[in-house]
Amino acid sequence: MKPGKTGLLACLLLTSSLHAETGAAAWLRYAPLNEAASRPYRDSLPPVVTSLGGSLAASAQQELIRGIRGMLGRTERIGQVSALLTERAIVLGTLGSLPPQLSLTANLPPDAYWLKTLNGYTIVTAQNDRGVLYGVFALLRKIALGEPVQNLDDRQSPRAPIRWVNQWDNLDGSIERGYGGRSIFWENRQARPDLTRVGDYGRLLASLGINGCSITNVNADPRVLASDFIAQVVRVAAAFRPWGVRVSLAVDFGSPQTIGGLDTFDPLDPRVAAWWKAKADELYQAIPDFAGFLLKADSEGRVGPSAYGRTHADAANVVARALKPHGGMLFYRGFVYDHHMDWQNPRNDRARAAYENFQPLDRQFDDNAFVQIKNGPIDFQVREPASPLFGALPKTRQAVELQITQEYLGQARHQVFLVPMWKQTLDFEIGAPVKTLVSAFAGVANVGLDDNWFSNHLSQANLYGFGRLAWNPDLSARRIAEEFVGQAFSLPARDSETLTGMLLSSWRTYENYTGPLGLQTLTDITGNHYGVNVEASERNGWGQWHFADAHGVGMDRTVATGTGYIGQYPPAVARIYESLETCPDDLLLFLHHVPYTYKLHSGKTVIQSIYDSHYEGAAAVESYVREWKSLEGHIDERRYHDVLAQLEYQAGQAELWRDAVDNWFLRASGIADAQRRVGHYPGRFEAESLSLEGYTVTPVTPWEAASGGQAVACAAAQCAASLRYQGPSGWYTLRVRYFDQDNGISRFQVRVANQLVDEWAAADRLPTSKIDASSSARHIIAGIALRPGDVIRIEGVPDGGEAAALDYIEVVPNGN
Ligand code: GCW
Repeated sequence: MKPGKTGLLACLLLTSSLHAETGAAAWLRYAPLNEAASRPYRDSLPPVVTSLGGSLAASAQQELIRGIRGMLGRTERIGQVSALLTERAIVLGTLGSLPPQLSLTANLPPDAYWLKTLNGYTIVTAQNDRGVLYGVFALLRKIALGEPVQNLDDRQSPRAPIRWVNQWDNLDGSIERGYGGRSIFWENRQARPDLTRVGDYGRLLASLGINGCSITNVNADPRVLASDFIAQVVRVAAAFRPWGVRVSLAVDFGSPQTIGGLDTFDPLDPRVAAWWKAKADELYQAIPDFAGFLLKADSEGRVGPSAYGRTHADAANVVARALKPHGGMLFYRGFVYDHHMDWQNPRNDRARAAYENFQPLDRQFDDNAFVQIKNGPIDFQVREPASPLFGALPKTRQAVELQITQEYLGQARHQVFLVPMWKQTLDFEIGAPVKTLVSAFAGVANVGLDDNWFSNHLSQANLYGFGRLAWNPDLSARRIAEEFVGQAFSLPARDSETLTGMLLSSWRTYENYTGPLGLQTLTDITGNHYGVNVEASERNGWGQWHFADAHGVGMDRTVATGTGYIGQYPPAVARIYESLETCPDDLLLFLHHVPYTYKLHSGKTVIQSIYDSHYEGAAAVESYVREWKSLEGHIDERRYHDVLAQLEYQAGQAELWRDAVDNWFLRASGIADAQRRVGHYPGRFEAESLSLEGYTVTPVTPWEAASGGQAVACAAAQCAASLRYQGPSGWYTLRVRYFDQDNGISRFQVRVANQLVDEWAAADRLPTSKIDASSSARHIIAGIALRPGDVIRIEGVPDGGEAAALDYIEVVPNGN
């Protein structure tokens, strides 16, 4: 190619990247710095990069060149070690490989790095190759964030030696609780032919210091250990290896029987031990840097040691001992509970299960067996206290399990930044802060093939935040949010602050419009875990009860009168939780049952606080939409519009949650909202009260998922619902609430006085085929002039199983 052409191409690439970013680069965009910002780096960074070798040297060197090229617009020359004496350089290498004139000594743990300026050289060094790679990413991060690099002397060590992500990927390519598309690893029960995205993922992980990934679902397919499957794992491991990410497999405890052909999987049977050992040997033969196994046993229908009356320690150790000679680790999930619990027995409590199952086994686990504990005692709810198990295993190695994928937190359709929530657990004092008690961090990430990994650009902040906390749990949520925003977007300072603020308040916001005061998420517990369904958690064996009735709400977990759960905490914590005087409002209903009229520390009654927080939460999401709009022009168009659409949708869902939960509690308690909002919706016209052509009224389950408990659905080829407007003339906004099921693409048209004013298709990918809260959606038509007597007519054309169903239309004056 002629030089002229190359220049043109580069120029085109640059302009087009301003207009459309897919989000694939996440926080590794290396966006160009402006002239003033880049000058200090140009002056201080040597023009040459010299690598002293090592297994990850190619990745480290290429990344450095790529990052500097992107941000500073210049290409570092690759230098020779022999020229080091005469040329200033950025030197990449382990402490042991540094030449005498640049020799540095330090006692660094594995994976730590040291960035050091010495005699005009910029040295990126570490104890091991991974540390050098992490040092390169750290150096680039400093540049991206505008931090000085001229007189470097920065040593950073990871708090925990094991920092890994778990993927719940099935071999058929689906991902359990994954919202970002299909598996980057598997399709048709094989590794995908093209594993490019695995390498890209490895790079993202390495940039955060994440050094391992479990690549199969914990609801494990026995096939992952079949001998003729190992070649598939080998390929994935190879794709990750250049980034220092080791793979592990989530395995089925019944494997010695199901694929080993034994007549038992009893952990104390020597044949079973021999089988695990042979299997580990076979895997390590093929993958010498294999990380180990993850095991979910005796939980949610998985087989486990209970089949033979053995303990979790017996189960963990038989597998751990097979891995031990190879340096492998076993992660045994503490998520063990009975999901057929009798809800009528007030002493039963799922929250107690992890502690009861594992606390008595402290000391019995081998040193390469970790108990992997979810942050809270239930299951990744919007707010839970820290699991008491963290304080109860002083002689056992512990991993904390955090959920990056937003299973109960809006499933990547809601913007919820989870770092503030995680920090509550990590900082929680349970004898000592939880973050000091764990030696491994596991994050359930579940990225998929979608361009931006999660299908929501802002959800990337959670993977970023997990990685940063796993490295340094002392970082503040604000610092992490600022780092993410600073790298993933290139915004003027004021706009960065706007976006940072949105992230930081989003967990509280989500909690406010879903389940505040420790109610938990109030979602469809037995179904998709997405839309609102207040009673789904009650009266079944899953044990996520909140016991709301006509008189009060909350689960009594006290020692005095309740399930005794609070007694699992050390006395200093238990005292605070046990007493209503000291129990924090945020956890009140998780720990106590109180009447609706009970006064919180905030001074409000429980019921009024439920009402108010839902209005606050919904209003906050509306403000996110406005705030995001204020960033227009500073964000590439694609990501700008993607996030705007996501936030507008979220605002509609938040409003639905607000009305559903508030109405449910109004009906249950019989206590009116002091502000008269709940149950009063000026300008709202229920679809079932409109004049209907073809549409038939249908009850909605649960009733709170639709305004008035009913919707209208169309079983004909086309239906219509009309309203004769009787209010004053003026400008209005119409808000149509309809149902977007996943089994068809209905079309809607809205006519005002016979004039078509808008049309749309119900084509979103929402997780339900039913007319319920998960499919409820909102379409807004602003700027409509209405005169008294105008007919507003909504026409729906159903498609497939989708019924073009409508809930209501709101006529809101002045475009409010
Ligand atoms: O929260 C539940 C999820 C299951 C998951 C389980 C677990 C992989 O709903 O989908 O199974 O937790 O963590 O094992």
